[in-house]
Amino acid sequence: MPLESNARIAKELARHGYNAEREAITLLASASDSTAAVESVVDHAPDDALRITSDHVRAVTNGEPASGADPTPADGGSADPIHSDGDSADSESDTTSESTPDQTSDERSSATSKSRSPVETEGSSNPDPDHTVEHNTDPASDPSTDTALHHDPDLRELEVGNDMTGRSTGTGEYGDFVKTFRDRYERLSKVLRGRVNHRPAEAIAEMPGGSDAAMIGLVNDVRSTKSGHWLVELEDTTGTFPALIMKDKGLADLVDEILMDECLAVEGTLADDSGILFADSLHFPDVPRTHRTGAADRHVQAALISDVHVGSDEFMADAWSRFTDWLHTPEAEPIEYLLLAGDMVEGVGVYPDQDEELEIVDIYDQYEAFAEHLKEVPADTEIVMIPGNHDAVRLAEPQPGFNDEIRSIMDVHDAQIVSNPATVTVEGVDVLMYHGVSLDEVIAELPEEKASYDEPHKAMYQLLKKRHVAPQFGGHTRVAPEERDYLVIEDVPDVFHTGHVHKLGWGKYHNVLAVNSGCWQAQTDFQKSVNIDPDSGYAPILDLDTLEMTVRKFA
Ligand code: D5M
Ligand code: FE
Ligand code: ZN
Repeated sequence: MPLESNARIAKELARHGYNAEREAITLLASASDSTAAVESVVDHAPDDALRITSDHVRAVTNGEPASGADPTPADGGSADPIHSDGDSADSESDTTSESTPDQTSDERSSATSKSRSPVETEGSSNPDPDHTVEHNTDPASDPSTDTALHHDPDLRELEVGNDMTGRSTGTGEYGDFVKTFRDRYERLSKVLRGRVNHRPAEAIAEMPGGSDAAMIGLVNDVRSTKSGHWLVELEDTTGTFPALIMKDKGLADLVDEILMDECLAVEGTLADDSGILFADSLHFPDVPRTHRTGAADRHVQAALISDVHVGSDEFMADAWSRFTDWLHTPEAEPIEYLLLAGDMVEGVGVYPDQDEELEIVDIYDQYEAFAEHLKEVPADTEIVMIPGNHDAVRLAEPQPGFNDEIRSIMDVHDAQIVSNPATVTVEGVDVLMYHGVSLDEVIAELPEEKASYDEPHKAMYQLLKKRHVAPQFGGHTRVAPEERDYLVIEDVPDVFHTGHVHKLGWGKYHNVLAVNSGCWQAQTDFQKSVNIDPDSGYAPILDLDTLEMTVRKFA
């Protein structure tokens, strides 16, 4: 069997129980007969070796030079990076952002970038290949990768917070929902309390007519009146109270963004009979504009991907292999982390007629196949995975990080498997990982310019603004009753990583980088029927030291 790729070499070595330095793999790939070289290195490796090093390879290849080799994917152009900086939206009205992107990682590492993509300066994140920055993909000619870096596991820091796996308390009783919403109210009202001088619903009803008053509550109802105003009913732990938002108050834009069940503050003046509050202002919990992000103190990167969908006829195995191949090249050496935001497999019975497009019909076989594909990733990569709606866990969120059986199948390269959502802190950078089912909801509910499939990061901004990954209850998104509302975004993350909508898009909202990572599945029949054009085969790469993004295309 010819060893056609770096990933295959890594897999072959893993089969013999060895991890390998990336440089060792590159050297093996460049040997004139790499199959023989692999066999030889396996035969000659010292008995106590756990990891094949470049020295082991040189010992068996007699120092055969690697310089003639091109360890890039076969089609040569597939690892082109495209535009790298987000749209740096500084406010909710960011549609005309004219930010000047900072220096990108391309600029730092390559003198061969011919032009800046117009997309970069517009701040959009449309992965149109026309906007691909030309880039020399031969890592051998890139001065910054001349000397392969060697990973030092001691430099790594990866901590998972907010993992609810094994901590589900829900019994499915109505009372549990009351607890979930109470917890949501308590934690989000805290965020709003400093901004308004609020009173409980019960107390507001007792205040004299004409008083100034403010209330914080969960949205119980929102509707427009015949005369074009809006009536919003808020609920807190003492009761409900209505607020009338007059159309001439300049609040229409904010009213557009209101979702059911989210936490909101309304400030205004009570009617003469104290029966309704005439609103002057509305406040979402939001992310402070002053949010200061963490950063790694060395140059190290994370690949943020999702929606692999192994088991689907449309799973793009070739693109995936090109990606994992590339991960073994010196150019990808700084990528020490892989964060996977759900939908590892296609699953079974997720959507009607899905079985007609299944390549693997058994769910366990799908995870076995996924595990094989994951083995192609360099063995020393730190991997974190959360489930999505196609995975074999309960659909209601938060989703625990799989049962023991599936976990053992996916136990590849010591991957950490945690709940959806979960926060991982990677060398000082807090990354909130969430699969993204609520994005469908946000996109359906809000006007096009605020949230759309073409700009999924803007829908993510709304979730940041609401400080909740799935504010609206009872629609697309199923919420599990738990004593704690794990879906509240209590601590502001530095990076928000989602998938699910199969569209690539990223940008900054109040300093928080929102990234929706595309997918590894070509268009399905359903997607064709509703005109969803997925962004397949892209790998967004995040610099953990600068929070800049580079996107690589493998399809
Ligand atoms: O869904 C990927 C995207 O496509 C997400 O936006 C939902 C939408 N989608 C895909 N298939 C369906 C069906 N059958 N009904 C409704 N919406 C669908 P994912 O769940 O990640 O495959
Ligand atoms: Fe998906
Ligand atoms: Zn999904």
